[in-house]
This record gives sequence, structure tokens and C-alpha cells, in this order.
Amino acid sequence: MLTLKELLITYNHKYNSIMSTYLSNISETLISGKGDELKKLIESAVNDGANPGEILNQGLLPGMDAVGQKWKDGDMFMPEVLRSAKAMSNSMDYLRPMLKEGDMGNAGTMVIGTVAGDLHDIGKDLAAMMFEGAGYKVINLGIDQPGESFVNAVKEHQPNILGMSALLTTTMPRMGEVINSLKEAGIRDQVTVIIGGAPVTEEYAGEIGADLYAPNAGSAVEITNEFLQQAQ
Ligand code: B1M
Repeated sequence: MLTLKELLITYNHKYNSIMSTYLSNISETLISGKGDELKKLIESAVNDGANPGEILNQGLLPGMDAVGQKWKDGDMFMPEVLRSAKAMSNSMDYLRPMLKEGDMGNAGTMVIGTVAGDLHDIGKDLAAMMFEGAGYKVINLGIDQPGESFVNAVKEHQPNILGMSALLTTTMPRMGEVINSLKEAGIRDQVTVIIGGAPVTEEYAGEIGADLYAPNAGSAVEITNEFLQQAQ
């Protein structure tokens, strides 16, 4: 007969092994771009008690990283990458309300968008979700946003944070142009500007006059909150 402690250890082992199987299946299914299968898998994982944050950070994101690597290595082609990206985006739509459960109130307002000429939205949406989860009201402008749309959104919504994302070396300069447009409109000092995206660096943020750079969506919230606290 097992003691209660032994029973709990056995249960924990079983639970961890089920979850790690779920997470690796989620990564694999995302890589293979099977959207319907992925949806069912994530729903089952959630029903079996998986943490939505774990599904995102240990299932979906490593899967998407692998997609990027495979594409780079020539092991995946554009239609396949698009299928995976669509499956990722649908999964994020499903998980978003659950990730927002930790929403504790009004930390501030953020306007976020992907700059003009750039259609990549996964990292930007992830950053938006993280800010929402941390209690910010987020106005997500979407992809391919011209400078005037950022400027108009800052005038209209009066956010304390403006976030910009760029995934292409060719579209990174648009971020500096938006900052210049904010200066011209006399509203640069009203917002803290944070930028991110795979080719973006801290050094680049300094060059274009952004206040903050974050290497990933999770740290973006932390970096912003620290900056705002110090500024008080
Ligand atoms: Co694109 N693409 N793509 N693509 N794509 C990259 C970015 C690329 C690195 C692939 C490669 O060559 N290895 C390359 C860019 C090279 C460069 O300029 N340095 C590239 C290219 C070249 C292109 C096209 C030009 C291809 C073509 O048509 N010949 C074309 C451009 C279209 C356009 O934008 N005008 C193109 C198109 C596409 C798809 C449409 C097919 C699709 C996008 C679908 C979508 O987003 N809905 C796509 C994808 C999926 C990728 C890869 C494979 C994955 C990007 C992604 O979503 N990653 C990518 C390769 C890669 O990155 N390894 C690639 C997952 C996401 C979570 O990461 O967005 O980096 P990421 O976000 C990170 C951080 O960067 C950060 O947080 C996230 C992690 O937590 N972050 C922020 C991002 N934004 C932030 C904002 C913040 C803070 C942090 O605060 C505001």
C-alpha cells in the first residue's frame, strides 16, 4: 500500500509526463501547420489542467522558433510557414482571454503596432497580450501602419506607452521616422516609446531615440514597468 506522500509523488510524475507530452505535441503540430489538430490539442491540454502560459512559452513559442529555423535552413517553404503562422495566431486568439485572467486593473494605456511595410504580427501580438495580461489597456493598431497612424493614435488615446515592432531590416528605419513625427507633432514627451522585433537591438533603440528596447514580449512589460517606476 502506498503512503499519501508516495501517491502524490506518483501523481505528480504522471501529471508532469502528460503535460510534457502535450507541450511537445503542441510544438510538433504547430510546426506541421495542422491548425484544427492544434486547436483540439490545446483545448484538451487546458481541460486537463495545463497552464495557458506554459502552453504559450513551452509549446507554441519553441514551435514557432523551429519554424523560423527550418525556413532559414530551406527545410520549409512559404505556404508551410504561413500555415504555421495562421495556426499560431488562432491559438493565441484562443489563449488570450485565459492569459488575461491575471488582469489586475489599470496599469496604463498602450498603443502598439507593426510599422509600415511590415506584415509580421506574431511577436507584436504577443507583446500586446503580455501588456494586457499585466493590466494595461492596449490599442493594437495592427500591421503595416504608417507613421501618421501612430501619431494620430497617440493624440486620440493619450497612451503612456507606444510600442513598435519591426521584423525586417528594411522596415526598422520606419520606427525612427515615427519618433521624428511624434517630435514634429510636439507629443514625443507624452509617451514612453518601446521597440522590439528580431533584428532590433538596444543600440539601435538608442540611435533612433526610443526610450526602451525589449528582446522579447515577456521582458517588455518588466522593462517598461521598471522604467515607469524610476521615472516617478
Ligand atoms: Co518573414 N521574415 N518575411 N514572414 N518571417 C523573417 C522575419 C526572417 C528573419 C526569415 C529569414 O529569412 N530567416 C526574414 C527577415 C530578414 C531580415 O530582414 N533580417 C523574413 C523575410 C525576409 C520575409 C519576407 C520578405 C519574405 C519574402 O516575401 N521574400 C516577407 C516580408 C513580408 C512583409 O512583412 N512585408 C515575409 C513574410 C512572412 C510571412 C507573412 C510568411 C510570415 C508572417 C506571418 C505573421 O506574422 N502573421 C513570416 C514569418 C512567420 C517569419 C518567421 C519565420 C517567424 C516570425 C515570427 O513570427 N516569429 C521569421 C523568422 C524568425 O524570426 N526566426 C521571418 C515568432 C515571434 C514570436 O517572434 O516576431 O521575433 P518575433 O517576436 C519576438 C521578439 O522579436 C519580440 O518578442 C517576441 C518574443 O517574445 N518582439 C517584441 C517582437 N515585437 C516586439 C515588440 C515589443 C517588444 C518585443 O515592444 C513593442
